Amino acid sequence: MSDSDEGPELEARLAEQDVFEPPASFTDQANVTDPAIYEEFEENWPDCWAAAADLLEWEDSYDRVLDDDNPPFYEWFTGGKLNASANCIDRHLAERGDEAAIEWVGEPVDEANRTYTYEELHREVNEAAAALRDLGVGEDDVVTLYMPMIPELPIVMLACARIGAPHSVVFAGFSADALATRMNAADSEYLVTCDGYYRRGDALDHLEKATEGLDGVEHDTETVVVERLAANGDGVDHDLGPDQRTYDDLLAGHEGATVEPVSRDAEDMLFLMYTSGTTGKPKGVKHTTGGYLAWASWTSQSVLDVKPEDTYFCSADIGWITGHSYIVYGPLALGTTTMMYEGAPDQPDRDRLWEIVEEYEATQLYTAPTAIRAFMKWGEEYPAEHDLSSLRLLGTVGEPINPRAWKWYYKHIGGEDCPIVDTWWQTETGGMMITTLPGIGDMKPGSAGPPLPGLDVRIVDTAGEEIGAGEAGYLTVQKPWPGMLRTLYNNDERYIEEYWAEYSDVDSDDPDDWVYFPEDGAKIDDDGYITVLGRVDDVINVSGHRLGTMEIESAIVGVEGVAEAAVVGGNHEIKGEAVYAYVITEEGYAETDDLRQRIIDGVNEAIGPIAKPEQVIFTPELPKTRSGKIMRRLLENIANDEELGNTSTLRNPEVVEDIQRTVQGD
Ligand code: 6R9
Repeated sequence: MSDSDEGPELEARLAEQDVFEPPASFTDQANVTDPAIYEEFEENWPDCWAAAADLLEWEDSYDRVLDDDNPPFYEWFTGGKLNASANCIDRHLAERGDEAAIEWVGEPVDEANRTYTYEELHREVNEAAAALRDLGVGEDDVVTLYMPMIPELPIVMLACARIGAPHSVVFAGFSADALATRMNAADSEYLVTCDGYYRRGDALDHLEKATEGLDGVEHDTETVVVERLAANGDGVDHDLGPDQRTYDDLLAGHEGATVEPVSRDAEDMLFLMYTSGTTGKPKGVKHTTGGYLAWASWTSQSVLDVKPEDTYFCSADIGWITGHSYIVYGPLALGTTTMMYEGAPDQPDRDRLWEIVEEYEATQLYTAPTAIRAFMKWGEEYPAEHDLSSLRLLGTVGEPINPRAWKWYYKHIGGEDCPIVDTWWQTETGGMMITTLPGIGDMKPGSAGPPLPGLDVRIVDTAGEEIGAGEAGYLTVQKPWPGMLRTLYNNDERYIEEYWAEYSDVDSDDPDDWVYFPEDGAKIDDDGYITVLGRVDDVINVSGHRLGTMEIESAIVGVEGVAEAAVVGGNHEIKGEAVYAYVITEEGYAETDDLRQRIIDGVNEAIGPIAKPEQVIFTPELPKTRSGKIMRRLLENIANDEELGNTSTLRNPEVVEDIQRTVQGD
């Protein structure tokens, strides 16, 4: 990666860099305060990770912290036995049974807020676990959950964990096709979904989408439907088939049932999560019971500073990894109160989040740069109307944050009194990897910070050689960590290919020869702070959501009238990146607004609204190298209105200017 590859936005990000010390009011009470932790963990690796395992309750303690006999198929805490739902619920009952486990804030339209104490959560999860078991769900059966931010989502996740059935949550905004692909890939015979939900005041039919998805599932399935709308008298019409029943019917007869938590091996799968990759097929990331839960708990405690008496608020959706690790598993394992918000941040007004923070006296807020940029655009008067003094710490995740947004967040939300943790991590890492420890490290807006203690992160060049401060290179993780994915579901080969092959000696069984490559570019400074530059593969990041360009392209070429398509990410003020689609029409099809709309609809249908192109640009040709590869870099330059990179290796250089004129004329 050369400097000329970076956009002006990044340069601005680096140039503006300042240093902020963590506020004394915070450091005085932080969970982690001793800077010696970095050295201690390094010297003590891998045994240092007993610190994470010690946060959990084990039925049988483990024999080995790390088993690295067969890299990259690492195992953590082997021989240990535990249950995730018992760790997230049962062990808190004695001391915190009456305290809130989940504060659910429903869409404002029906003001349906609900509080679940640990006792109540215990009851709900047990009943659901008993009912699922009666339905036939056995240990290791994958249960697919396709639900928005309603309490039944974490309840059913924990019920699955209780009976040892891995869950696979599909984001509710994903399409019917996306649901079918994931259910087929996981061979999942159980689906828990809902009739519909509210979005910006409107009742949306979700079951129609779920049913359409089921049509594409290759095997028989049992379906359970939570009646989010019907319970409010807002039901959408639905006739349930013979293999379908409502959640209430499923639970009937299980009132007060209890289910002994199934004893799981540390390495047993806790869940699967599908995420976008370079090829069109989503990757089924496998996470385990011991290592993942330890990682989610340890990072929640050290980085988010979670304490049992907190009211911790993460505004992500549970359908993404952030919600799994930092709404459900991490916070509940620590016995705190975790919040769930169903609605949109501007409903009924643009101060909705601040109203919630004030009302619930939230102590942490963990959100995404895209949200912060939107708040910034709406104006500081919205947070100013509310008392946000309960907040102690702020966090961001999902994409790089520009210093201007960072400073706005620091000042207008944190009142210059809360540290900000800018946390770099991925679905595959299970939890946070690069961030400051809020009670210790100085903060540099735009830079995530140093790797967490015990992690060996290095920036390397294409040959895998470590490079010096200030130069752009590739992010790598050179030693395993407990929260890491164990494989891609049923596809060990692809696991190696996607994450290890680039910088490892794949024939070696020496763990030192294995290097994890997250496919992000990065820079490191003299203090060891890492600035993440973004993906270096064909993945774009729209509002913190990972989308594969290939997936979007294959949806577009599926539209009648389209011959070829290339999708790139262009800069976007709020979303970070937006989808730009360059499209060549088929003979006999005109470049019309109607076709443009059909393309947008096609993407919506195949993937979901988040993947909809911001712009569809018709072009007679795509810029290609002599070997026939599309030069995406140039298409990105055009989308970003940047100077074009080198065009001399193109087979058809003239086409670039034509496209540029079309875009500028738009
Ligand atoms: C948790 C999550 C992972 C990709 C990752 C990177 C980007 C996430 C970031 C960040 C810069 C941060 N990313 N956090 N980039 N700074 N603090 O987002 O998981 O959906 O799998 O996305 O997101 O590019 O590789 P996931």
